[in-house]
Amino acid sequence: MVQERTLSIIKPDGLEKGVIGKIIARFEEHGLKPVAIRLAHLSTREAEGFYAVHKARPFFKDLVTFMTSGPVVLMVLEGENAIQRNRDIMGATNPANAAPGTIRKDFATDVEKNTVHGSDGPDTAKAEIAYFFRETELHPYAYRR
Ligand code: IDP
Ligand code: MG
Repeated sequence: MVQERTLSIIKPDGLEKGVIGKIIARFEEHGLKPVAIRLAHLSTREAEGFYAVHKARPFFKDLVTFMTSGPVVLMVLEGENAIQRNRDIMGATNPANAAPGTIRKDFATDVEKNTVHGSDGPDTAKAEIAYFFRETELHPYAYRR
């Protein structure tokens, strides 16, 4: 049983749609525990740094504008196989291609305003968690249910 941590973000469209609670409930139902949660309104510099890997993509400028358009929820999710599990719960980047029952299928507006971010591998998870959280801000606990 490999316990992992991954970075999850509920994007500005998720807050505007009023689905913070529904999204976190899905993570909990699938055994992904939030061990850190914080609201933030990202600066342009923070969003550009976070998405630096996409700097050369044609959608980069619009993505940064979107991600700074309102507050987001930053979370660290912990659980078995958390990185891939989170990606599965999120669904495909473009909600038109997302499987039924995924967050993006149920809540996303389009390929840009797709409600959630999730780290895509162990290295990015480590780097993305460190981008927003100090180790002392992570608070693991066990389910007893
Ligand atoms: P991911 O979030 O599923 O990992 P990435 O390819 O890493 O997808 O893209 C990062 C984010 O950039 C997406 O979640 C989405 O908000 C935005 N994005 C990706 N592709 C497009 C596109 O073709 N048009 C507009 N925005 C895009
Ligand atoms: Mg990605």
